[in-house]
Amino acid sequence: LPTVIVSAPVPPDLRAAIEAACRIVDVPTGQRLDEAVSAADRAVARGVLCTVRTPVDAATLEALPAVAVVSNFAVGYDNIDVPRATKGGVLVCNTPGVLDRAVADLTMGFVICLARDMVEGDAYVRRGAWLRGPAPLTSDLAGKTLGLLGMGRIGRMVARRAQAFDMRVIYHNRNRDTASEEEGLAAYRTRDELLAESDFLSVHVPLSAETRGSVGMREFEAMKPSAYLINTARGPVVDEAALIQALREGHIAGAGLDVMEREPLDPASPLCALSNVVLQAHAGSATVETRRAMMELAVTNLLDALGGRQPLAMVNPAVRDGMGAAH
Ligand code: 8YV
Repeated sequence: LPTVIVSAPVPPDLRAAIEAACRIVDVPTGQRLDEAVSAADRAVARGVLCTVRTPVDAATLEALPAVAVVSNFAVGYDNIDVPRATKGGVLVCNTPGVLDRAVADLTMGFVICLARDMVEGDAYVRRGAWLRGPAPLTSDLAGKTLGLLGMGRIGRMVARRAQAFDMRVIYHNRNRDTASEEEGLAAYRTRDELLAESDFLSVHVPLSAETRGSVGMREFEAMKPSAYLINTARGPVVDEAALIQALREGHIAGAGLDVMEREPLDPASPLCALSNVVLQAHAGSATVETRRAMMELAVTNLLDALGGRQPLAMVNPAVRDGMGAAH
């Protein structure tokens, strides 16, 4: 049986499905595979099933000479050196599609929380302030502009939800999404127009060399002082030091963050001391239903690749094409 390294929370029934075809080597989530796995297991490992907390960098790939597939339990794959994997003939798989709604739901949760000041509203009731009078008024969503930085599967799902709240939806993306424009889902803006017009700016781009730190002080200065930043994508897309400064100096009104530069977030972070910030623990996809669907897809991808079948979701399908040509 082929050996697979598993560094992800696989439920018993799906684990049994893997065990029917493979020998499993378990590694605690977050540990480096080149350090946590024995040399003997590394030498024979054909597959890896991991989370975004497992770095699969050049050193890891080098330490796994027999690996044919890395199946990521995530849609994002910034933890994996994909060019390196492709060069080494390693297929990389991910879980697109099945988490779009959950992430979009959490994004709208931030919009509502920020507009209606729900975290403060909760504290207001609990500390008895309500007994002395009503809480301050907040703001409508209707008529406000939601700006989507990135218009992929998740951005489009957010746009659909925002439409139902009667928001104006605009987007900026590397490539125009003419289908969404024709559907009336969102109107295209240049990046600068998007920054200037948004009441809520929500980030939906992957983390890459181009996007790392791409939302920084220049962007916050271009935004309305009344605007909110929402990030359910990847922390390092935002320059966190600049964000903290912008929040302190009032360049923007607040932020809703599901992701941070370093996770888990240290409660000593200045972000935790800012009352105009709402935080979540990288929970966009963290529902029972969505995590189940993601794991089913990740396990299917792994077993399909090892069984010589075409996986449903491949990041570098050229590797598979290459395999086909070689056979
Ligand atoms: C995490 C995510 O993968 O899909 C992604 O890109 O960031 C999340 O869904 C989740 O924490 C499971 O590892």
